[in-house]
Formats: sequence, C-alpha cells, structure tokens
Amino acid sequence: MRTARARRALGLAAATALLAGGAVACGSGDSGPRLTVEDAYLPRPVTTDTAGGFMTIRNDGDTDDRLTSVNSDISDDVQIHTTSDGTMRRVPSLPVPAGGALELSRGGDHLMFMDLARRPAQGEKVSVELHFEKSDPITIEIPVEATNHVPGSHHQ
Ligand SMILES: [Cu+2]
Repeated sequence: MRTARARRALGLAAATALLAGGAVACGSGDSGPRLTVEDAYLPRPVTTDTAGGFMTIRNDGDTDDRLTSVNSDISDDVQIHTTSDGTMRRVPSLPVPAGGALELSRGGDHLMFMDLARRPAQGEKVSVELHFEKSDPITIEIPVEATNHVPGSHHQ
C-alpha cells in the first residue's frame, strides 16, 4: 500500500514521496492531508425523496485531498452535488484543499441523500461515513435539525 502511494506521488516530486513514507513513523509530521469535520447538520427532510447534508471539512495538512464518496444508514445512494446558476448537479468528487476547507452549504456544494430508508426526526442523529482520495474514512453522527435550520442560529 505504501508502495502504491509512493508510486503515485512520484509524478509530483521525489521529495513528496519521501515525506509521505516518513509520515507513518512521524506522528507529528506535517505531511499529508489532516481533515476534521465541523458544523455538520441535516435539515429534517419534508419527504423521504431526498435530504441535504451540510458541513465544513477542514484540511489543516499540507496536501490536497478530495471527498470521493459517502455512505449512510438512511440512504444507499448518497451523492456529491455542486450548484451553479441555481442548478445542482452530481459530481464524482469535490476538493478539500490543503490549508483550506470544503464548505458544504445550502445553495452550494452539498451532500444529497436519495431515496431515504426513513424520514429522520429532528434531534435524531444520522450516521455518515465520508471517504476521501487520500485520508482514511471519517465517520460522523450528523444531527437532524429543523427543516429551515440556518447554521449559527439557535433553535427557536
Ligand atoms: Cu443536490
């Protein structure tokens, strides 16, 4: 596995490949992506047709990564969507830039849960597994908020 990773990195720079190999032994090494998920929420869907998922995926590492697929207990078909000119479309992946973040928000890039197994209740948590091009998968419990929830606002 390390060999495959190193081989892939060869295209970039030999130095990068060396750093990638060393990151396994060096816990505080700053090579590679370092992802954390913040402010995740899922507005309670009105029907079981679809639900949107929103969050910020931060990358404090020095290597770009990509969100490539998503699994969930409430849907067998979680899609990655982007929005342009008010129209959303499915994309195979989205970038999580080094030293930056992937913002999944209303009217922008977002997760789209299709054909829900059930309609989750407000206050419930939905289990979601995020898969990335380079980083290990991240499992999060996303709280279900009011249908019209706006991040940063409190329940009213
Ligand atoms: Cu969508």
